[in-house]
Amino acid sequence: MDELKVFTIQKGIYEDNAKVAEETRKELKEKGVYLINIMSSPGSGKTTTLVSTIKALKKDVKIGVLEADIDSDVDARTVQEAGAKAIQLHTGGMCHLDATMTKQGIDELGIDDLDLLFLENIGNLICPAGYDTGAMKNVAILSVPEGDDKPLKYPKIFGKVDVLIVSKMDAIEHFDFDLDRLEERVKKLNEDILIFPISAKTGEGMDAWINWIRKEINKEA
Ligand SMILES: Nc1nc2c(ncn2[C@@H]2O[C@H](COP(=O)(O)OP(=O)(O)O)[C@@H](O)[C@H]2O)c(=O)[nH]1
Ligand SMILES: [Mg+2]
Repeated sequence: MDELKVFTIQKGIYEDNAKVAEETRKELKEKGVYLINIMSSPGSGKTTTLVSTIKALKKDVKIGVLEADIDSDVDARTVQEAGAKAIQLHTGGMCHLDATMTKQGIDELGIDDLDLLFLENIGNLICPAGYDTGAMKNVAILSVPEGDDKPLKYPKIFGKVDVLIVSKMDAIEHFDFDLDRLEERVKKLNEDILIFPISAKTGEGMDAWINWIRKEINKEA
């Protein structure tokens, strides 16, 4: 297996996050790389969804992943084995990535050969919601076992993202989770949001998510 790169990022000393984020988006556009920032609680299925996504797209899309974690390199190894160019970013305890930290990851990974880049942000629904990373699109994942009341408790993230993936749909019969009630709560915060109910386990709903990514990449190309 290829060697895995692990990089400890530094806290941004540059204060103007919005400016760095815009510069990053410009650089990515010039290089033809589409960056998607994925945010969720720990264990909701970010890495598993990425693995299914990489497998579905890797034949004709060159994919990179910035894996952000407080410690360990397990997720970066997993997505690398699935076929992505990956780097593990350690944040030294910080619970989100801002634009400067994301830029460090981009520079360390090297993106000239990529079409699509994912950032798996640190697992929580609070800190990542406050920072523009330079991504073209922001995606949140909510898994069925977490409950359909999460938009009520964490309105900032559900109000901000472009896409909501509802993961672990294969488990819905075991939980008191109402997809219509969830959609109603989310749309009250964010009427333009796209919602993709999926199961990375059974493949249910994956086509709609994959087609959305393809359309987004083609728009930029
Ligand atoms: N049943 C089921 N389990 C899933 C699904 N997606 C992820 N999981 C499981 O949920 C756990 C956490 O997933 P992971 O991708 O590591 O979550 P992350 O912490 O958000 O990256 C793992 O045991 C996965 O196998 C799914 O669609 N259905
Ligand atoms: Mg993960």
